[in-house]
Amino acid sequence: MRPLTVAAAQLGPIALETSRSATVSRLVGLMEAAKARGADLIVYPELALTTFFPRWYFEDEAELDRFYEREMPGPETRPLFDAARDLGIGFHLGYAELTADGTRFNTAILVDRSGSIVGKYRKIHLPGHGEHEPWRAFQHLEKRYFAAGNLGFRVFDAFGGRIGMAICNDRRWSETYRVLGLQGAEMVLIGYNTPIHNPPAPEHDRLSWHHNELVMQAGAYQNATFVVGVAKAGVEEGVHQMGGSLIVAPTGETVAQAVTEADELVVATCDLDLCRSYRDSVFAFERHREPGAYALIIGT
Ligand code: ING
Repeated sequence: MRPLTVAAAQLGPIALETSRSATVSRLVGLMEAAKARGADLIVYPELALTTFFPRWYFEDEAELDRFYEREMPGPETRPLFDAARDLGIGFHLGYAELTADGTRFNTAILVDRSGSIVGKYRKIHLPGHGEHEPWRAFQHLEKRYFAAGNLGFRVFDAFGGRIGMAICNDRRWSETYRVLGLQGAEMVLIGYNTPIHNPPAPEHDRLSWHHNELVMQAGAYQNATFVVGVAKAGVEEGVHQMGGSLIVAPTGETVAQAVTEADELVVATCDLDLCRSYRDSVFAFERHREPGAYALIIGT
């Protein structure tokens, strides 16, 4: 048994005008509640420090800068790291990163119980569009506001296991899980901000929850790993974003799931050794995969 008690910390809306420090206090409150429920690790969503700003077109790039972190931790996020260290709990945090050379990434970090950053990921699959498209009820300008991640999909030794990270749209691509699975991932952490309405394909809207669960259940089962998906949910600045935060086992079964679209902790104790039941049989990659037949997947 290698139990890891994880808390998926689903967030309700974050308003445009909410201060960083107010949001950090909200996150610290959830961290204290997660600790009280025995969690070793709390997982916050994608872009958990601000409203989901890619829903707007900003003419003036300078207006964008307010949403990005230049340092992590910085003065306003330091209280989260201090709380983690004081409580002895690790965390995953999604945020908008502005690097010293001026590059913008949609980023997530993994922080251990001592408050040290032990892993970092920058979102690779950027959905949406790059130019202002006024026909849309709301924009989805991630291709404009972020560069594609340059760190690859990586797995980190932490919390007694192999922990991988991905962000939002990444969860819809089977390659994401396989690249992490080939590195022995035992738990994949994925924050998301998912509008229920997808302007280019409104006929998909009714299937938002089905697709959300489908992709993470498939990714977990096919790669013998736990998957933790965590939403920023609710009607945020007029856009309805789905909840459905969940913890999926390597069996492909949903262990626990959110039932609101507000701040909600979804907690489960995951035995990381359960991965072996699949990794040593049906998904013993070294015995059963046929990479010689997969060349098309690598194709550009
Ligand atoms: N959001 C969405 C996601 O992949 C999206 C984009 C919405 C894709 C609806 C398909 C349908 O969940 C982010 N932030 O990637």
